[in-house]
Amino acid sequence: MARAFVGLGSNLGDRERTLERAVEHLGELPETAVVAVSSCRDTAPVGIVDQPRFLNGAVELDTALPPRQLLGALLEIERSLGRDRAGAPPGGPRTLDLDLLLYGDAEIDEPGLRVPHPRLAERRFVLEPLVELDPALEAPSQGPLEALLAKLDSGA
Ligand code: PH2
Ligand code: MG
Ligand code: MG
Repeated sequence: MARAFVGLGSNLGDRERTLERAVEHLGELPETAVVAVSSCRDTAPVGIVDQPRFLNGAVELDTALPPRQLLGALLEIERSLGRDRAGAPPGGPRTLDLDLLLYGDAEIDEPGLRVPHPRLAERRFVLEPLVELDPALEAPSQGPLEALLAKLDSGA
């Protein structure tokens, strides 16, 4: 079993309900248990700033699904909850975004699958819920997430 962390994001439709349903779907995946769910926070859009505010959180999973299979399952849950990838620009509005943030201490750099998530260290809306779930959590090759968060706070 691996300990994996998935980022939750939504900025279209009933954001709260969509994230709740996403967590339900995660708990129904084969060989996978939801260990903990962070609180959700209302955040200003990063990147494309001219879009609705996001609701963001994170989920801790215990899973025997290999990373590629877990990623496929996340994309399928996104689709089932109304994500339309063809109809919106990358980084644009979405009913649901499920990002594989961490998968144990795995470091993966393959087409379509990069773990840890490549923008983890620069995104407060990702780091805060992860630190909430586990203040001692570390990203392989990047160290404690709490330190990455402190670095953002200091503006360094
Ligand atoms: N996701 C993005 C781009 N910008 N901004 C916030 N606040 N939250 C997100 O989840 C988010 C974003 C692309 O995945
Ligand atoms: Mg994302
Ligand atoms: Mg995504």
